[in-house]
Amino acid sequence: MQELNQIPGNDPIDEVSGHRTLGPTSTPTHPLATAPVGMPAHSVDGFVREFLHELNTNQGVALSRSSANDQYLALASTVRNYLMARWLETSRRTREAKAKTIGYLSAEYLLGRQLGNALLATDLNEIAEKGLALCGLDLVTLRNQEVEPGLGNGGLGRLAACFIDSLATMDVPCIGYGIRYEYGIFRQTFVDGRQVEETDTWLALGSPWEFPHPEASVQVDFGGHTERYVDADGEERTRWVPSWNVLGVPYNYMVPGYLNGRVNTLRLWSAQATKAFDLQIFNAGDYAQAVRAQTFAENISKVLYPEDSTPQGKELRLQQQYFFVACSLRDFIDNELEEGFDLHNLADRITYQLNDTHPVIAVPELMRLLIDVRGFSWDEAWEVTSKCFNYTCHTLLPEALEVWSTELLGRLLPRHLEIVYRINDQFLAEVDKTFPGDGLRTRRMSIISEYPERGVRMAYLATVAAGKVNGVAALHSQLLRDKVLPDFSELWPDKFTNVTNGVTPRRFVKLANPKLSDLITDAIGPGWLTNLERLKELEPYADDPEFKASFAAVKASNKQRLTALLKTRDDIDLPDGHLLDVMVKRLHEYKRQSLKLLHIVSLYEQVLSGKLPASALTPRTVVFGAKAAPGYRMAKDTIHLINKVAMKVNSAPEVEGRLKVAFPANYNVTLAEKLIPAADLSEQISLAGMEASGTGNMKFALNGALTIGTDDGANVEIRQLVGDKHFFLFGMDEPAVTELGAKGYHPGAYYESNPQLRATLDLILSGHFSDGDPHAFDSVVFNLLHQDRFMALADFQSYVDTQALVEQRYADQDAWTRSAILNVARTGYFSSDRSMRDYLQRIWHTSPML
Ligand code: 26W
Repeated sequence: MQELNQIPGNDPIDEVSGHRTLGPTSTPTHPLATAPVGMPAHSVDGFVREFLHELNTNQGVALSRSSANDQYLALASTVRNYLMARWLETSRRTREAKAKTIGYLSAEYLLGRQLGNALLATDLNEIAEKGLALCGLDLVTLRNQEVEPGLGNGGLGRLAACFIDSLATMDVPCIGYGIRYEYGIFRQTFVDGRQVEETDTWLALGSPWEFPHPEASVQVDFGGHTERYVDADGEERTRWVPSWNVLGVPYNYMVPGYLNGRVNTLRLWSAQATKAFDLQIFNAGDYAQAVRAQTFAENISKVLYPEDSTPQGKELRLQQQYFFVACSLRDFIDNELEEGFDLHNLADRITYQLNDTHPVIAVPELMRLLIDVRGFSWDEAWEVTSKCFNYTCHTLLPEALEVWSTELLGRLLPRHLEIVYRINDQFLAEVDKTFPGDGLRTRRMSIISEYPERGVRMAYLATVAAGKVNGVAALHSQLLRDKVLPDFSELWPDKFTNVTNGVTPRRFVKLANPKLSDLITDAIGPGWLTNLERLKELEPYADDPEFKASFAAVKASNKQRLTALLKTRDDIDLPDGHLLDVMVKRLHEYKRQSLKLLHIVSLYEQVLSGKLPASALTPRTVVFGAKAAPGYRMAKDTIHLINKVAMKVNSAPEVEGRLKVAFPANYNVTLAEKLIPAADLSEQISLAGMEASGTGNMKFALNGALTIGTDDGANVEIRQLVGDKHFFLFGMDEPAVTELGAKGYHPGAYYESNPQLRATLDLILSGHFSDGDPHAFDSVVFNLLHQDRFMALADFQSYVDTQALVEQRYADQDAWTRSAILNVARTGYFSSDRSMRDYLQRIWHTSPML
């Protein structure tokens, strides 16, 4: 075999790695420096040369001495090099065209692994596989080396990742702005069935996907006070005199479009202490104290807050929000616009999308930049600002809506608080003009709340400033108008719109489910991956016996793949031939994992007590995946209960071979990509009116799972599209929930009147799952019985009845497969490409560059 340890006379690639995309561009001194360097050769040989070059020069090792991590890093750099020229070209083309850019402002991006996606976007998968094989290496093994960047909690962060993928694929200029958390979402382990959090050290072995640009750092100020002064023109102005500052260092990530040559940028900011801290050290005499101050500054981007939906109102969180937003606004103005650009026209060049309220402090920040730094009048600044922002709301839970106390805001960002007060004054004057003398209304709509303490309602501020406000599914947008912001939708009916969420089919169909993808391509030809509505062409195949057999074989093979993974990853044995029933999402009461649990315990109890022969159960494995916010007691207790039930059920001879519960720890994007394609049944069982949209629901349907779900979020639209016959609807709808809430929900009545529900809860209360301790799960059970805001017991009977229908349908495998195929064929609508088209047309008013 050829000696491949050393590179045979490689071409230098310094042009590429030395190129800076940020900071003031110096005049090129070499004719070639204006044009991006070419791509490495698209051949197995070229790939191997590049790979070995990276291994030798970047990792500094010979192939024979390299570790798996070396090999992974070299492979990643190799693939990256193929994208480099396109990245530079994209940036050049966008500037030259002076095209309008989408500035996606999001505190979270749940990206998932990068390598597979980069190989897909460059069409290098096969070449890489062959080239690595020549080196005696296995692509899959190397892909598995990658630690996913878990820079998000759940749906909101994953949605951001899908959206930037779609924009790149649709050739739309977009910069994603966010935070480079040193520690992402915690790694979950179980100890005695209880969740234990470990830090996520995703950067420990190096991240080959990021490009730091310390030379383009931005200073961000905090604290201090404001002063008035009169400027040279005799105008009264305000000056912010901050008391401390940090540096934001940008890290660029490639966001490659699918086979289209576009590579957009995700720019994540990392906090670093400024020189001021060094000076402090020098002057203070107390070296240790001064170094501590440095750590304080760098804390800002240290860790992702693991709370999903309950804001803690923590100072550090507000620091994070202002930090990344201040960096991002400055970055675009200073580095992306040409010198001398008239900021009165800023809205022609950027439209900022506020991903929930987390980045809303950008509104007063832009006002401050325009007024205090650029000398705009208030009205001029507002004219620009109110054209630059749009706001997406991702929740309906009142406790998820952020309110920052004016005490904290005034201490951290005194100038911004002044600006918010003035925005509010002007806004309330407008309200008063439209509804004269309606003081109650004015108070209701005020951006400033007075109870329980004086605070800034960020959702109101966002709504006042935004051109458009949208919810994330039809039902959610309706409820947003009617229940969360009714006064605002009355004042500005045209401001409100809906954009139903979507998911990227590149990651969640093609990468996650290659076998299904091949089957689809065999049937309808290529092209569907960027035009997902074309899945409709699969409909006739739902009655084609040969196709059905192949489809079922793909599902079976995906189950085998999952079985192998769970065995090595978690030492979990998945039995063969079971209905695979999957509930994966964050653990939250409103999502009602406890309802799924009651169903399991109910089946188990019926067999145990002899009410049902085990043979009557459809063999079923229920898989849970869920992280609980570390401070969320009820969620953590629910995880404990699920694990305890799993231990008992899985070792009970009575249900052996019939019922199994699996709860692999640390559910993340990587696991989702294996779990979802294997699932038969998708659990989407939130209390109606609570789940804004859901996006997991879409991923399951697109991969041929049938949904059991309530009339909530995007379930509503999924059911409309796939048809009632192919969707298992249960439970109260939103009006019924509201009515029951008004009447008074009394869970005890369900317990009293429903013998099976009673037997189920009693079994838990007996200590059966807790080694005889009857009180181990009091918190969960008493909550269900006494104060459950999410009415699990009210939907129990409907849920178990509908599960019985699931079993009936599953018994007819042919009918099941037909429904599964129709789910795939009819859910092309849920591509995030379609969501992006909706945003482009109705919110951003711009179009792709091509
Ligand atoms: C700590 C404060 C906080 C508040 C809200 C953190 C995170 C949030 C997010 C809005 C929660 C979230 O991820 N919402 C989910 O957004 C998805 C994308 O739109 C929807 O599909 C989910 O239904 C919604 O729960």
